[in-house]
Amino acid sequence: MSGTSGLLQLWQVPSSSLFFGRSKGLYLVPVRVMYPMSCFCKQMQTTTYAIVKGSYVSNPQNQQENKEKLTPKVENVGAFQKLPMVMPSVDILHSALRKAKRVSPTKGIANAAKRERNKGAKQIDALMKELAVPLRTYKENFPNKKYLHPYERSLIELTLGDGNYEDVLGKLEALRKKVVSVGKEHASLCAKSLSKREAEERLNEGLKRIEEIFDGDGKAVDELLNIAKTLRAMPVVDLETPTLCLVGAPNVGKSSLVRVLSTGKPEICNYPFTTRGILMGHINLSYQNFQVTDTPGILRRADEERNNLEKLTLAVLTHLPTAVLYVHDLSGECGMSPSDQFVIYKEMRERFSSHIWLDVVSKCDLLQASPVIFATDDCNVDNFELVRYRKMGPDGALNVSVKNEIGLHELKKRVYELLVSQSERIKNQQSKEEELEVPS
Ligand SMILES: Nc1nc2c(ncn2[C@@H]2O[C@H](COP(=O)(O)OP(=O)(O)OP(=O)(O)O)[C@@H](O)[C@H]2O)c(=O)[nH]1
Ligand SMILES: [Mg+2]
Repeated sequence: MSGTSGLLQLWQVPSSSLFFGRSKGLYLVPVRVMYPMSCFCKQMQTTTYAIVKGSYVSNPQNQQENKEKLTPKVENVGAFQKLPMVMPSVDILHSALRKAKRVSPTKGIANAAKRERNKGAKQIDALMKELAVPLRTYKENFPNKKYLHPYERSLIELTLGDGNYEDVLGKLEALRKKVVSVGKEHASLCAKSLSKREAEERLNEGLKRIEEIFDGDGKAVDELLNIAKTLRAMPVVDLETPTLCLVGAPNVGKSSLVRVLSTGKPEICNYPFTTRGILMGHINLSYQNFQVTDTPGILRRADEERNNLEKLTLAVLTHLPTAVLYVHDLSGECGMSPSDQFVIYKEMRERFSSHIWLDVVSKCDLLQASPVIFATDDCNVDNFELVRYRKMGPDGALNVSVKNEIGLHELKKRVYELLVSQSERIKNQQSKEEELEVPS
């Protein structure tokens, strides 16, 4: 098996959003954007209108049809790569003020007071629109979380914090409404001015008031800008390309194996949670493209106690159709007893039983004739499966050592077979879906 190629990265869970965490250097692998075959796509406005009593209302005949068209399909990944660019709030404000101040009064108004109030109302209106339009554009083009693929929804919740994305979009909408209502109010006051001087004062007041509002609440725009940056940097997964996901307890050697299987260079250290995010890479074998995902380790504990890193790993396994390369470290070097690893393994195996699976016992250069017994290990186990696991891992597990290059050739061969099976599974799934779509 040859021809492995690059690893793409990356996104991390910020340490502030973790419940567990030892601070370690973050790593960055160059981002390469993979375009998914099919992407979330916000539907364009297609509603047709009829004129009823001089106003435009939606044509009832088309309402049902349009409702269907306007509801985005909840299935594909790739929404983050389609997010619009967000301008910093200070740039939006300066550009809006510049444009508004260039607005001149309607031509042909001879009376100075009338001309001034016409100019004032127009400038306030222009400022209001220049600020409201980008806010509305962001609101419309940042996808509603409920229409995202569940994997991307989990990424939003685990990286930004639950509810934060919606909060920021909500603040943006509140700001837009405030700018519009204050703008209208001041434009109307200006239009009612009785003298040139009053119109000038009302104009200055109006502009200042809107500027103050945007200055204060405009930080929501900058928060959105940061959210967009974070989301865009997340690795894109192609659901149609077979993916291998490395899973196991922390520090068992997952990233070391990712390095062997692809040319990516995830950080490797001798302490838990070195990998602090989902890392996507790809392998090219016999002209076939496969994806590799390195994940943070999983601890032996209940779901409610899991940190966001562990939750990320579970999100990958829950929402993405990956094959699993499960890594076991029976040497004692990773810091977790084989018994604890056995408990986690049993839980994961049962929970994700439908995934195509390969077990690997890592660091076999360190394995001794008799298994390592931890203080936490139950020495009087009559659980045959556990006794066996401590000695040689799960049934059929492959022994490998990255350090001494033991079993790596066989590992690559087995990974290739695994991914080919995964590929067949994806094709079968696709044909089933196509059959379902063809009307009988
Ligand atoms: N002796 C030996 N050490 C290994 C081997 N593979 C990995 N290690 C060491 O095990 C430690 C952990 O390796 P990583 O690849 O970072 O493990 P991980 O599972 O990705 O760790 P987390 O990201 O923290 O969950 C490092 O010190 C590696 O050098 C091996 O085959 N033999
Ligand atoms: Mg790692």
